[in-house]
Amino acid sequence: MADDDRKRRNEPGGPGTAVIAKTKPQTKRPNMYRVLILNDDYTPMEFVVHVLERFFGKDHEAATRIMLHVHHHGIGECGIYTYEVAETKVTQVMDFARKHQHPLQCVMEKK
Ligand code: TYC
Repeated sequence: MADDDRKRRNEPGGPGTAVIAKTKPQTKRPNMYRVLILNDDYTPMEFVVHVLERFFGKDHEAATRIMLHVHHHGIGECGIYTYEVAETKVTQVMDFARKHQHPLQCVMEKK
């Protein structure tokens, strides 16, 4: 159909109309992952505190609080990170525990 015809019929797409494309907002929040440590009967408490200070940036007081929470409840949160950062933390902790022959386990879960 010609523009003249559309104008005459007052239909969309004729002169004086505009196309506004819908765009997605360009800010997407990344998926976040919890890094957790698990209790066991053998890893020394001071080793766990050291891990929390070294790999998760906790001060001594916060690290001790988290370690004791894990000791009493079986599992606890070390931090929340994007996928690649969380994966790196888990690998660092598992490698460090293995190097020192402790059975400490560290896992990540999607929030
Ligand atoms: N349960 C351990 C002990 O009594 C201490 C411990 C705490 C181990 C936290 C692991 O993630 C852990 N020595």
